[in-house]
Amino acid sequence: MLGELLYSLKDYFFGFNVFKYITFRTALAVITAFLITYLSGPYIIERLRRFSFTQVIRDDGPKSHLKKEGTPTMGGLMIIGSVLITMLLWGDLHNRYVLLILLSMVGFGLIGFYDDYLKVIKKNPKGLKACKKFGAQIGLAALISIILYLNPEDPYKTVLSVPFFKRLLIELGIFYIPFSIFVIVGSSNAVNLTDGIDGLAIGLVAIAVIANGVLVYIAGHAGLAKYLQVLFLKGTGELTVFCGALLGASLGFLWFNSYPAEVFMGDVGSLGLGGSLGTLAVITKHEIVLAVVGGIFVIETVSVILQVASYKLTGKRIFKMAPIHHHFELLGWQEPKVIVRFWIIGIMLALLSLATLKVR
Ligand code: 57M
Repeated sequence: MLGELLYSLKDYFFGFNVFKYITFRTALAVITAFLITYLSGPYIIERLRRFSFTQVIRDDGPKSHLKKEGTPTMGGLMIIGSVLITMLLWGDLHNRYVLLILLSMVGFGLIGFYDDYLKVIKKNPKGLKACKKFGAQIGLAALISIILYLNPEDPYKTVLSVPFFKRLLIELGIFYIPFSIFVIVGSSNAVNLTDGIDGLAIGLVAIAVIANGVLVYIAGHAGLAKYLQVLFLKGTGELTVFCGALLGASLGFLWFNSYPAEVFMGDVGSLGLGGSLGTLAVITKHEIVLAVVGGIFVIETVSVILQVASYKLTGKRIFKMAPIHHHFELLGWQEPKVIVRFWIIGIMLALLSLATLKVR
């Protein structure tokens, strides 16, 4: 909005011409979202603590977590609020993809908020029943997937692109709807599971949106898409500004969520951010690349699936505790060591995903 207003004044101030450039508004979005989150953080954290929006620590987890009792949670409200304000300033709210990604972030965030509300405010440790939570996620993902499926402007709307193979496009037809539901809901829950030690999830989200930002800028740029032979998806370039806003907000939140955390993001944050990443991947046709970029999220989820399956089938655990970040904690790694090493792997996977652009 502000970007549009300033651009409309370009005839009076030539310099305002820059507001039409996605790259310029993305840089502004990173800085704006970071400052909003960083500057509002102390006040919001103090308010979360005052209204007892604080974490109850389960006693069946690593003993090192017990000292975290009472840490303010639902800090995801800072992230989502900061992204929304930033997108109001520098985003193109006439762009259907921008509206869809904001619907996803806020919609999944609201599901997480209600879960947090039951657990934190109503002191109901179970929170939202799993079937209700899952049902709401599938419903929202279905709405998003059907909107994308009915998009008349996207010639590739039911096509699955495969990294490293230029021309391999798999036509899924109507099955693209359940596939994209799986990607969006899976991504939302993967970030949720990963958010179990200080800064791990938000750091990986920041890494993922950097890689996704590069991919989405190229996908929305006709010349670059042609040169790198990736699908050109008209209008998706504006999502780069969203990636910038989410990067800035993530870094601002990480300022407070880094070890030892002063605040947790809560399900409002983990589900909202995970849903956004999944929706981003579906819109930009980078579902498989997302699985590489978000490799740690995938590994964390698979570790839980393997652990539960092994215990149910054999009565034995594969890991000391799942998700796998707890396994390394119980091996004796200090929490910061686990976090930074997982970030390092996340960065390597993000670089690998960007390599798919050239190796085709
Ligand atoms: C989401 N939530 C954290 C915080 C955060 C099926 C099973 C794998 C489910 C899983 C589970 O309950 N997942 C829920 C993970 C929780 O964090 C809160 O939740 C929000 C994210 N949704 O924002 O508000 C705890 O994580 C720690 N934490 C930090 N720093 C952070 O920045 O230290 C979170 C953020 C917080 C805090 O302690 O309380 C969580 O772990 O619950 N269950 C588990 O992950 C449990 N694993 C488990 O039971 N494994 C079993 C089976 C089921 C696979 C096994 O291995 O045999 C572990 N988590 C807990 N206790 N809390 C271990 C036991």
